[in-house]
Amino acid sequence: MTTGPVGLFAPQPQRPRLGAVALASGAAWVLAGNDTGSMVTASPRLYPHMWSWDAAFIMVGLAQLDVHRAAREMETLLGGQWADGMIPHIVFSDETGYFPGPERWETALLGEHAPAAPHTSGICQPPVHAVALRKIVDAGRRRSGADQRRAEALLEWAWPRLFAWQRWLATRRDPLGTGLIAVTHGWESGMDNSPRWDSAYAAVRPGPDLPPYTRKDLDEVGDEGERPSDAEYDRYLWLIEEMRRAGYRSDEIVRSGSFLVGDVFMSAVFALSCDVLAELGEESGRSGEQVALLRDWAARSRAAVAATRDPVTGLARDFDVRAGEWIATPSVAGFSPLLCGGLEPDARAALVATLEGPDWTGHPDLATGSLPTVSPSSPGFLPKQYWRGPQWPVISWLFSWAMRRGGMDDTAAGIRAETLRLVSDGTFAEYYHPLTGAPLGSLSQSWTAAVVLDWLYEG
Ligand code: 2M8
Repeated sequence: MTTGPVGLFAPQPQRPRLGAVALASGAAWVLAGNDTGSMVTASPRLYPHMWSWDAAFIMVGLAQLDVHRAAREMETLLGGQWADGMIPHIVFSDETGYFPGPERWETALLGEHAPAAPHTSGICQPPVHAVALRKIVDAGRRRSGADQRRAEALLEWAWPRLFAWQRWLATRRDPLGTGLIAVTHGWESGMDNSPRWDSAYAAVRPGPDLPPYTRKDLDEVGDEGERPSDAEYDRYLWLIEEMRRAGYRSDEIVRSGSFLVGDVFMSAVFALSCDVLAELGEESGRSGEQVALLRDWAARSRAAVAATRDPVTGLARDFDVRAGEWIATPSVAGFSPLLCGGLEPDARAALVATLEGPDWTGHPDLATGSLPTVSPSSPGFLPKQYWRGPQWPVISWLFSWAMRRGGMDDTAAGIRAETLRLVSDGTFAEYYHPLTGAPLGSLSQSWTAAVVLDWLYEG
């Protein structure tokens, strides 16, 4: 694997902001630098493997550059799909520089549905993949010829696999039967240490028999304050230990695991993807029965997302299934209804006004009006701590894409313009300090480069 272009794109305080052409070239260069041939790793050193939702966003960027390469990425990811339909959150490369790696998960040994190869983790991540398929198919059709043929062949091959993935979520991860899709580990949410999960994690008690481990992430990110704490890691690893002992059986994990939360963001992404996959199915003459199921799941989860709203703030909330309580901690996930629709016009306008208002993208202390993960007005806001405040360009891209699709063009355009301003330093960082715009976490992060490319190409 190449080491990636970290040096060239190291942050330089005096560096001039890049224009669109230089930014697009830099983004393409980051993706090329992180490409092993069959997978674009999530970042050069911190994450030397394929992450499920990173891969989907990476495909969105690759589709703008090379439809064939984007299609290959989907094939690599789905090569790790489990027999029951789950897309695992990591498909491992041969690199060893990440913990927990395959030897800690041991899914092939312990999990009935896991593939023997490639090695994978045993949990999942938000299902953005139908959006990626949509983007690849659209890029192929725009270009016609061999690109179109490749994209249509991918659609034919990937559609039933993505249907199986959506079905797995609808049938294995809806413990309340309402359409609120549940996560069994904070990593499944993609927003690992968001304050959304603090109360649920407080109830996770690592046992004395937690096998010892050594973190590797802190070797890569110099400032420990940008990463989760050791106490958080103990809980992450304890949940994996529980899953190993349950043989990765999803029914058993949902029944007895220490962490089970109805995730409103995951549910909204699920509803959005059901709709997108249904549209692709209708366009390609897929079985009416499967398309109808997707539409039903979308409607059910859309309604479930809308029903989570806090009566006072209007923000959507997660539900801790183990504790039987709403989680009121405000975070960017509060805007989830804007991803999947389902609100009455007044309620939607109020939520958009909150998003653009002085607690969120309109906060006077922000360096740019990109979406912060936690409101700077919130007591839990930590501006450089991972999912506890920083701005993640990929999250802004998803909201912007879905809001444009939902007819909220002006807000979507505002998020795009402000996030492009943020990333025009050319570092393609994993996340950014909302008050200074400084790059944080890993540099040359693939999904940041990918969504920037899409924005620059598609406007
Ligand atoms: C982060 O998560 C991984 C664990 O899955 C980690 O911290 O080691 C999250 O930001 C997650 O959303 C992302 O997919 C992953 C790779 O970029 O990194």
